[in-house]
Amino acid sequence: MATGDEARDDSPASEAVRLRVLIEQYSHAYHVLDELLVPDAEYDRLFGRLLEIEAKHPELVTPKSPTQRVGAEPIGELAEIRHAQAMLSLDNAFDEPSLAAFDKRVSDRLATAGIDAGVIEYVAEPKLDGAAVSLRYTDGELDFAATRGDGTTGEDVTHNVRTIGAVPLTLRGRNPPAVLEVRGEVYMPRDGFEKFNAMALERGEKTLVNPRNAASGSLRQLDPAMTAERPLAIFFYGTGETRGWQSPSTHAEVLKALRDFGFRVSPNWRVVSGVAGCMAYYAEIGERRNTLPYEIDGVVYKVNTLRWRTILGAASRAPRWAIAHKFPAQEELTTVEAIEFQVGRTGAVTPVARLAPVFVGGVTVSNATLHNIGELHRKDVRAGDTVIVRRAGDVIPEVVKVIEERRPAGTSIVELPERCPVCDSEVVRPEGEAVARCVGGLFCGAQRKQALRHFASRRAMDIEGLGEKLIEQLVDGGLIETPADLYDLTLEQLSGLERMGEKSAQNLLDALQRRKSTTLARFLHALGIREVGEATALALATGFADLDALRDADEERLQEVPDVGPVVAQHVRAFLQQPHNREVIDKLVEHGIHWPEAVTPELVESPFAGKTIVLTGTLSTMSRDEAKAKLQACGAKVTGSVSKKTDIVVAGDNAGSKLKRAQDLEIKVLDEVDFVEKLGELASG
Ligand code: 5U1
Repeated sequence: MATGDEARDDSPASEAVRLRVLIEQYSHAYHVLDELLVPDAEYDRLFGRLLEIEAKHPELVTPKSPTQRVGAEPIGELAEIRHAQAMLSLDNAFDEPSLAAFDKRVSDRLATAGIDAGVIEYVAEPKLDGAAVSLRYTDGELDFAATRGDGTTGEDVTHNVRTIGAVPLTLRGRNPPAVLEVRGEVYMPRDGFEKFNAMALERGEKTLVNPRNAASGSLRQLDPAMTAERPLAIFFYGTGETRGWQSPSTHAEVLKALRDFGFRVSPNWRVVSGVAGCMAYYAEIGERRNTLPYEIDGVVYKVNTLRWRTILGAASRAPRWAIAHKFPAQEELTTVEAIEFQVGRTGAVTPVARLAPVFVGGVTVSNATLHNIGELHRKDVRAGDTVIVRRAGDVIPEVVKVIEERRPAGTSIVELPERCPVCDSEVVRPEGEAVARCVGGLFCGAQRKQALRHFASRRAMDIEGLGEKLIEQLVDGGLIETPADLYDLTLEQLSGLERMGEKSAQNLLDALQRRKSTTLARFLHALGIREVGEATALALATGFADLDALRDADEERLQEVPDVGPVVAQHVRAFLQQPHNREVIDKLVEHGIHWPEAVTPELVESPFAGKTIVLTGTLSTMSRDEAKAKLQACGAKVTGSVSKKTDIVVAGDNAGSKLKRAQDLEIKVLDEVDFVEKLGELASG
C-alpha cells in the first residue's frame, strides 16, 4: 500500500487499519447495498494483503478483522441463550377473509383504546423461508447471535452468523446504541443451494434437502469453517431489546435506520393501506415469487405505527399487530402408490412416482418426476413410501425426500426395467450417462412422431410436404406407425385427410417416390440413431462398404471410423441390433429405398485420407459443415485448432489467427481454389 504520500504512516499496523476500512466499505456495498465498488480481483488482493500482514504480525489481529469471520476452532456444542425479548412467531392468514378479520381485530382493539385508526397503514414485507435469528450488538459490536429456539431460549450460533458476509461485526455510524438487538432471517439463495448440491453430488456427498433446511442446518453446524462454505445470506426485518436508542415512530423508519446501521434489509418492503393495499402487494409479490433469487413462503403485514403496537400487544406466541399471509405451500407429504417408467419422445426412460393426490403449490398433484434412475436410487424412493413432494411455480412436481421412519415393511428397491414398457425393445444406459433409453427408435410408440419428423426432415430423407401437422394426423389416425408405413400410403388415404386435396396428396406420394433414391449417409442420418448426426452418418457411410457390413459391425470395428468413439459405437450397435429396428430398416429397403455404392477411402487415393485438417475463414462455395463432411468422407479428421499435429489448414476468406499459427508452424495451407480442386480429384478418382 506504499503510495509515496509522505505524511502517511506506512507501519504494518496502519496499513492493516486502512485495509480493514476499505474491505469493510467494499463488503458493505456488495452485501447490503448490492453495489460492486471494485472488481472481485481487487477485493481479493486487499484481503490477501491483510492476511499477509496478520500472518507476519499476529499481535495485530483483532476479533473484528474481516479475516476473523471464521473462528479458529470448531465448538463442542451449541450453548443456550435466553432472549432478552421473546422471539415471537406469526399468526397466518391464507385468504382475504382471514386477512380482513385480522384487520378488523386491529381496528376494534385500537377503538377500545379510544383510537380511530381509519384505514390502517401496514408495512408489507416478503416472508423469507429460512431460519430466524436474533443478533445482539453492545456498544456497536456484535456480541452474540442466537436462533429462535422455542421463542424464549435459542442456541448460540454467533460463530456461524459471523461467517455471513452481510452481517456487520461493527455497526456503522458514530453513536451506536448501548444495546441493539436485531431480528432477521438467514436463508440460502436458490442458485447457491443448487450449486452446493451439484458439488455435493459430484463429490458423492449428501445433498441438502431444500433451501430452508439448508439454512437452519448450516446455522447449527459446530464448525464455522463448514458454515463459511455454505452460501448463506440474511435479511433483517425488526428489532428486539434496545437500550440507548431513540426508536423512530414507525416500522418503515426502523427499517431505514437498520439499513443505516449497516444491516441488509429486503428492498421489496412497502407501506400499504388497509386490506386492499395488502392484497395488491400479495398479488404482486406472488407473481414475482418464482423469479426472486430466494424462496419466500408468503408476505408479512405489520402495523406501521409503533405506538399502536404497544397497545395491541401480543397473544401467547404471536403479536396482534402482525400477520403472515401465506402462499400455497410448495412442499407437502404424501405416499407413493407406485413407481412407473415413462418413455419420452427421444426414448428417455424416466421413473415417475404415482402419488396419493395432494394439494401442493396451488394444484392437486398425483405424479412426480424422479428424473432418472440414478436419482431414483440416490433418493431410494419405493412404492409405499411417505415422501415430501414439491411443486414450485410451473416446475414439474418432484419427490424431494423419503421419510424413512415411515417406510412400511416389505418394500423393495426399484430397478431399471430391462425392456421398454411401451414397445418391449431393450433399454440401455451407456456408462457414465444419467439417462436410460429405449433403443427401439424406429418402432417405439412413444418415439413415433419424433422419429417420423426426423426421418422426413430436410437434412435426412428430405420428403417435401410431410410436415409436423401431417405426421400428427397420420399417426393419430392410425395410418402409420413406422417410417416404412409411409411407403404403403395410398392416394385415397391421403386425400381423405384434413386440409389435404388430391393434388397435395399426389405431390406427397411423388416426393416419397423421388426421395427413395438417396445416399447411405442420409439414410443413416434419417434413422435417428442417438449421437449420429449428419457428419457421423457420413463418416459411417464412408467407413463401411454397405449397410449389411455396418449392421453386423461390433463396437470395436465401429470405432475404427474417424470420430466414432465408444459412446457413439454403443448407440449405433444397440440401435442396429434391435430386432424391431432391423425389421423397419428391411422394410424400407424392400420399399425400394436405395443409394449408390459407397466409395471408401481405402478404394480412393484422396490427398486428404488419414490427414488432420483445420478449416478456417469463410468458404464461398460451401458451408463449413459441408466442407467438414466432405473431408470426413475422404477419411480425414477435422479438428478445431491448429497444432503441430495438424497436416493441412484450409483457409477461406478472412482467415485470422489459425492461418497465422499455421504459417508460424510451417503447416501446409490450401486456399479455397486448391481445396475444391483436390476434392474434385476425389470425385473424378
Ligand atoms: N419479513 C419478516 N419476516 N418475519 C418473520 N418480518 C417478520 N417478522 C416476524 C417473523 C417471525 O416476526 C415479528 C413480526 C414478530
